[in-house]
Amino acid sequence: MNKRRVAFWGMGIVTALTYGLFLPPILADVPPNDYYPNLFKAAALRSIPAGTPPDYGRDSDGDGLTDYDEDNKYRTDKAKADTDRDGLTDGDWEERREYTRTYVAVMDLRPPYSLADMNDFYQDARYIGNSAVGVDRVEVVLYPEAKELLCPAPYAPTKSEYTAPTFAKNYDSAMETRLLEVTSGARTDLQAVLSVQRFFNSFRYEDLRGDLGYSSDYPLQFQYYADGAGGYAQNYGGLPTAYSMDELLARQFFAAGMFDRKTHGACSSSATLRGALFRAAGLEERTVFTIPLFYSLQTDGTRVDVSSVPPGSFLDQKIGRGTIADHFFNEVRIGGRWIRVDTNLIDPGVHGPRVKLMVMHDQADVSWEQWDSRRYFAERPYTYVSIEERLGPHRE
Ligand SMILES: [Ca+2]
Ligand SMILES: [Ca+2]
Ligand SMILES: [Ca+2]
Repeated sequence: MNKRRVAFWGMGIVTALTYGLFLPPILADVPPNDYYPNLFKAAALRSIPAGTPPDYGRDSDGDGLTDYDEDNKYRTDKAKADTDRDGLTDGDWEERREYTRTYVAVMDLRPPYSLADMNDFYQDARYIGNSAVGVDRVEVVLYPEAKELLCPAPYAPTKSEYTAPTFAKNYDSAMETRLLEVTSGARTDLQAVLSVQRFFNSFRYEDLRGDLGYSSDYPLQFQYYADGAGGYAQNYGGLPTAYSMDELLARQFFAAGMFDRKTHGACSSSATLRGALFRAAGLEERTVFTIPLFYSLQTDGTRVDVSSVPPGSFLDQKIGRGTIADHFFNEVRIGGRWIRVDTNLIDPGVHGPRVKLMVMHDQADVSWEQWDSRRYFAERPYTYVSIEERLGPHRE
C-alpha cells in the first residue's frame, strides 16, 4: 500500500502543513524526573512551588479571559482589556488568537461528544450550525503553544465522584490499600500522581490483537457497550481464540482483573487501569477521549489522497507511519486543576495534534453505538471539513 495514501479523513481544505517547525519544546520546562516522560508525554508544563496557587478565576481587566489564560494560553495582556487597541476586547473569539499560534478545525460531529468538555486549557470550541439532521458543525481552536503552570497541592487522599469506583474502574479495598502504600511517601498530589504512574509502569502490556481480530482492543471496549450490557461483545464474531470472552475482559477491560494479572491492553484499556489506580489512591481523575487533528478514514472506508502534504513535514511523518488513531488517556486533578497526564495537545511520538471530544468517568457512561463495526464506516461520528493553521499577527 502506498504509505502516502494512508490515514486522512477530511473533505476539505488542508492549509496547515508545516507542523514540523512548530512543535513546542518538549519537556523543556519540566523539572527533572525520570517519570515525567512516561506520564506527560507531550508536556507543555511549567512547575512552580507547591502551596502558592494562582487565582485561576481572576480576570483583572474584565475582558472575559482570566489572567491565568492570558499569561499561559492566549499571551494577551492581562492588564489591558484591548491589548492591541483596535476596539475589540481580547475576549473576542478572533482577537484572542492574535498573540499566539492556533490550529483551527471545522468539524461535523455526531454523538458522542461534549461541547462543554471540548473547551479546556488547550482548546476552545463553539457550535456554528447544523450541516445535516443530527450533525453539528463545530469550530475548534487548538492552542499548541499553551503551557500549563503546575502548582502541586499537598497530597491528601480524597473521596469524591472522581475517586469512586466505576463499572470498569472497579477497584476494591485491597487495591485501595495497595495504592495507598504506593503513594505513601508522596508529599504533593503531583508526587502521588508520579508514584502511581511508576506503579502502572510495572504492569505488562499484553497484545491480544490476534484474539480480537482487529488492530487494537477497541472492539472489546466499544462493542462491549454497544448494547449497554455487554451482550454484543459476548457474541462478537470470531472471538476469542486463546481466551474466553470473560478472560479477555478480565485481562484488558476491567481494572480489577488487570490489577490481579498485572496486565493491560492498548490506550482505552490503559486509561481504565490507570484511572482506577489514581482513584484508588484518592487522586481525582477522569478519562479523556481524543481524535487526531487529521483523521484516518473516510466514511466509505477508502483512504484519502494526501499527496498534497509536503514531504518531510510533521504531518507527512505522521501520515507516513500510518498510526493516526483515536486515543484515550486520563486527566488528574493536580493543584485543583484538571491536568492532562498523557497527551496535552501534541503527542510527538505517535499521534500528532489531537482534538479532545469529551471526558468521562467511565467508558460505560458513553453511548458508543455509533462505533458498532457494522455501521462504523457509514456513520462514524466525526469528520473534518477544514483545517488550517493561523499565526497571530502580534505573536512574538
Ligand atoms: Ca482578562
Ligand atoms: Ca487582556
Ligand atoms: Ca483588540
